[in-house]
Amino acid sequence: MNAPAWNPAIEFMEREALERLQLASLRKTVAWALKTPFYRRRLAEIGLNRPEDIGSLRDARQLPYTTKDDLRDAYPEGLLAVDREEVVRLHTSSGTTGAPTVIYHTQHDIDGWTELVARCIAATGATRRDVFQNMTNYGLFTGGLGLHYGAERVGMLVIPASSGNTSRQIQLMRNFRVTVVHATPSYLLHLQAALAGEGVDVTELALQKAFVGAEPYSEETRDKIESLFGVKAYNSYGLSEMNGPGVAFECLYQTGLHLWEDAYLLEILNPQTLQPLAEGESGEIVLTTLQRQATPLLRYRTRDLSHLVGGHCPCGRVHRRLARLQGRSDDLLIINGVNVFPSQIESALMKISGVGTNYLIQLEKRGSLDRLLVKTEVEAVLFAGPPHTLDELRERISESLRTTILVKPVVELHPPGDLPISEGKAKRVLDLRPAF
Ligand code: DLL
Repeated sequence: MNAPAWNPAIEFMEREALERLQLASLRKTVAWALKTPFYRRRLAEIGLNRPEDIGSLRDARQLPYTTKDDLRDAYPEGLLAVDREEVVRLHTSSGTTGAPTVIYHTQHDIDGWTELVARCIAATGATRRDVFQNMTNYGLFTGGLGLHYGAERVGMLVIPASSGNTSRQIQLMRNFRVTVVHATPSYLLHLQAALAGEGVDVTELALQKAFVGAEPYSEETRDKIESLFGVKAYNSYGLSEMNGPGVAFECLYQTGLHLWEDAYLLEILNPQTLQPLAEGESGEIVLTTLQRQATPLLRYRTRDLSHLVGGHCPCGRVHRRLARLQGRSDDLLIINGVNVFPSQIESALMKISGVGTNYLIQLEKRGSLDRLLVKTEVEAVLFAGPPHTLDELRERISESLRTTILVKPVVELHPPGDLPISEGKAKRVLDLRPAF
């Protein structure tokens, strides 16, 4: 077993031992949960008031679910399981509706989260010899501090660049011979365009790895990041409710995202029937925290869609792998009755040569019908050529999307840098259809 690892005893633990550990941790988690008014009520409803009553991991299926709305309703202290003096940090998130949620951490929680992120980093082969530039926002967003603490634990030289200010990012990368960066996929693509704009040849940089996550992206976009920067790009999945980054990460072999099962109990459920799904079947990720004291969460419905990857990873880890996320159940677009995930559009677009790195999906109502407008940046040289080149490309994109998503879009081509960019998570869909 030669794969790099931070905590081999846990990462390569036998499955049986891992499940014993999960059961013990689940009981502790229920004990912590019982300290909150919210779960005392929920657990009383199913007659569970003693953690010892949980006899096996299967019993977890009887536990109540927790949703984002529950977190909003419990705001600010309804889910706090420890004394206020024990809390050393909180992160809030506002989400799209603006109603806030909060996750509290004790020092034990921060240490646990840091260990999980350190494992993720080490699994990619990064070490204390690396120079790490963290290009995600520092603050209430968990990508900044989460990766920062993990990278320091590994012993990397950490540059807390935070997001934005692209020319300073480039300067830092060059001056300090940065070898590893962390950013959202959309920001990395923007950064690449800026590098090209400033005439920087990526081979002059020392970059080797990119940690990429916090928003959905396709395998084709990963390929693009890898080839444009000449790096390996490792997918990183997490959500504020489960600390933030450090929930699941790709190892050196990039065969799917290993989810740290000593810290999270994983279920993949059919989002309609809530029945468990088999390996390879796509459904909603439902997670229970197993180590968190201040805000334990039971069966949190993430709304994220993925499936379990079968077989064994060559790295030898027992922690199961999630496939690249397909999107969120609430992302699903219904266009004239056809179900389309934005990720399908991205994946088809990024396969077409000449297509650039930024795009926008716009939905409008025309009479009684939906109209799908796909705005995409294309390579600058195409605008310098004869107009029929652009017409042909427009038609090629439209046809290729029609065959993959079964909806023929109107395609609008833009020169590089024309479409809006965001420093954090990209906003890819603009749905202008009236809500009924
Ligand atoms: O985005 C935590 C994070 C920070 C993850 C840095 C990775 C890197 P939230 O802002 O709460 O937390 O957003 C969580 O983002 O439920 C997914 O829908 C989406 N998401 C996160 N990572 C990925 C990924 C952070 N690798 C929400 N692929 C999650 C697809 C992702 N979607």
